[in-house]
Amino acid sequence: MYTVKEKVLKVLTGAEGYVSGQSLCNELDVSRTAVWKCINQLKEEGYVIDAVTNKGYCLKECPDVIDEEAVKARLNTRFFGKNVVFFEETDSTNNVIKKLAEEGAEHGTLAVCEIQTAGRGRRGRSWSSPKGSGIWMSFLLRPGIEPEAASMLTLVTAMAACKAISVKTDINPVIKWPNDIVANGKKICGILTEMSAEVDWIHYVVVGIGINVNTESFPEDISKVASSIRMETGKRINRSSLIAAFGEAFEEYYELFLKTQDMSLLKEEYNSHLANLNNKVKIIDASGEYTGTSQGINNQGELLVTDDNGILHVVRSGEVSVRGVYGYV
Ligand code: BTX
Repeated sequence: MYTVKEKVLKVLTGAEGYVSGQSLCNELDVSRTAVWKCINQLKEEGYVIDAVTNKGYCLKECPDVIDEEAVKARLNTRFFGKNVVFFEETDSTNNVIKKLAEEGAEHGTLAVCEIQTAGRGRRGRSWSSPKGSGIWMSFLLRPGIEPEAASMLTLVTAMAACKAISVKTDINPVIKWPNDIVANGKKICGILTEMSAEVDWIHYVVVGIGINVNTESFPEDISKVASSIRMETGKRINRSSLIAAFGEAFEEYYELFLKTQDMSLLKEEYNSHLANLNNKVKIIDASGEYTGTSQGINNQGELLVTDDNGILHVVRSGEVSVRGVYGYV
């Protein structure tokens, strides 16, 4: 459910120019005084709203906030973010969504925060999530798919993150299989997909995404591999509009994924964004390492690599690391 203030913000955000006070009253079925109060509250929160007699209101500038109201005002989705929970600070948004999932939260529920005190990467690694600079968010899926297909949701998410970043910024990022989004050889976004399941039944999936948006510098231990949209473009961007662009792209790809429960309808586009396609890569797995040529993903989202002896390997995401032969990407 939207409050009147959220509805006012949503109309102003979606409008091309000025919106008259009367049309806001009619559309939202509230009094002029109610609209005026909401406009004043929004101004106090940092929104710059131009008010002109006989023309109405025009949203000129939005503060870079990612609370429930700001995110909902921009979302144009069917299930992603229909419920949004926002925290100034939490340990990990994946933990928040897990808890909500256990309590019966709906498919698409989204948790967003300003700072994570224990942001997690895969396999116990940590994810740096400083205040105010990034998008640290997780959402809940209750997909009617086989548990073996769930790992492909990471690839679907990577495609959506890649698309949202290329739509909202001047960057054309690439995907480092399976789950890193990379710009100029550095990681700007990571994805952590977790699942609660029985052998043949998924209870729920939590998809966590970290995007370095307005970050200006990184701790020394990750500065060689990490970058941000700001550092790559010199521009600050509004985080809630990037969240909305992600949600819209995700729904589009997710629908195609569900049709076949594999990557067959998405493979071509995924491969078109893949780092190192047709180039040399080094595969490091439990039994050692080898080099070969990356052939892109198959319908199951596995990476196909022809080694230097011409033997085709099907690389599953498990305990495998893929590197370009010259470094991290
Ligand atoms: P990953 O295991 O692929 O990457 C973790 C590694 O990436 C770290 O070991 C470090 O080298 C590097 N790293 C740490 N922080 C950053 C950063 N901010 N930018 C770039 N590189 C970094 C990737 O795991 C999965 C990340 C998911 C993060 C989201 S945030 C919302 C949700 N909540 C949560 O706890 N995790 C997810």
